[in-house]
Amino acid sequence: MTPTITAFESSPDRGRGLARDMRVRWAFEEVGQRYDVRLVSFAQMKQPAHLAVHPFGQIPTYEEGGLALFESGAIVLHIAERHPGLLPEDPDARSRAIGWMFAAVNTVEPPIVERSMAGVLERDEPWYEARLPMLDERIRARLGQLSDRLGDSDWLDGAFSAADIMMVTVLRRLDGSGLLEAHPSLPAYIARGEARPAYQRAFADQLAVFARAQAAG
Ligand code: GTB
Repeated sequence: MTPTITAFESSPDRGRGLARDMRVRWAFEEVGQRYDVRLVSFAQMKQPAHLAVHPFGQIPTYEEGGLALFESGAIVLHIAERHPGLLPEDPDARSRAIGWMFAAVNTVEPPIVERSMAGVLERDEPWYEARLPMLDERIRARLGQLSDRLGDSDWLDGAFSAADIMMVTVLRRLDGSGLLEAHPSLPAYIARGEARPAYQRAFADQLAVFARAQAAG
């Protein structure tokens, strides 16, 4: 059965591949699994039919037969566990890769999301200018630690894995912030991910959704 995921009908990122369906699309492309996409509006995400699958009324979701999943990390892990190629065979290496997936969403992503949400919701607030340097500093600390660990390696832990899908898509949200450039290994790491044919197919597919939405007005 072909899995179906949900994605924004019209993504606020204007096709830059920053919404979290991008990591799921990329994982599917890496393992060669076809998938369908159901596009949802913000209003539809808050309706009972969508809330039955995603209790928080968000995208992405994953449905296949009787299985319904939410949380992009859980969905990528599910794909990686059911197809070869995205997790090491060696049990210890596999556990480390899963650990990196958690690190991406639990340790690196939160301050990045907080900064980006502050930019949207607090930009006109009197405290914004004072808060931004503090948010930037928290991100800089994480990027420094990540860059130290990555060193000269191509990927987080040995061969490319689902952990790199998660980490690259988390870091991409900093594009244009000026924060990545202090650690040249990180833009290079992102570029390696973006150069993968599977990434490019996933990116083109989500961009096509945005282009169609624009054309439809
Ligand atoms: N922890 C969940 C996961 O990893 O799946 C978070 C899911 C989530 O935040 N989904 C967002 C959503 O559905 C879309 S991706 N938001 C609608 C809502 O909450 O009502 C987040 C996102 C949105 C927009 C941009 N952008 O414009 O750049 C980037 C990322």
